[in-house]
Amino acid sequence: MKLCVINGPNLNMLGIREPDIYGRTTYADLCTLIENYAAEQDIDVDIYQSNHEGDLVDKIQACYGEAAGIVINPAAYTHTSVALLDAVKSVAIPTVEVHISDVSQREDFRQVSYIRAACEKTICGHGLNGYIEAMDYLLEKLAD
Ligand code: CA2
Repeated sequence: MKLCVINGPNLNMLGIREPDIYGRTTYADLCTLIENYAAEQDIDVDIYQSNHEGDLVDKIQACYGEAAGIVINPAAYTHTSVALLDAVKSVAIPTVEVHISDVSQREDFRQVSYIRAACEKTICGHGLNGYIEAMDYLLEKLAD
């Protein structure tokens, strides 16, 4: 079984700035955490990050017929992108939305999530462990 983990703009800067919000762990550390967990669970994982909305749409589409589940942190595109919402709807693959920070406690403009309507679950404010929780949710669901 393969899961795809997709990260949006600026998440490649993790651990470099704003450690009070996003922690001190780097993007490379996040990838290692996810890869190690996938190995433990004996599944394949494809991890992707882009700063470009269209590239993220292309990656979601490329999951069709390839990935059993998607974990996505669309970052700032969460709050703006109908294109990402439509892409997730178009592939109809079980998808979990993850946010490292608790967006519900942040600025008004972060209270909207377009993609949420196409996601089975949203995990916010659990730090990088949110990605593991999202993988666990999909593993349990896909085992049924
Ligand atoms: O909490 C999250 O995971 C977010 O998706 C992160 C996005 C933000 O726009 C969302 O509202 C919530 C920002 C990702 C940028 O990450 C940075 C990492 C290091 C330094 C600056 C930004």
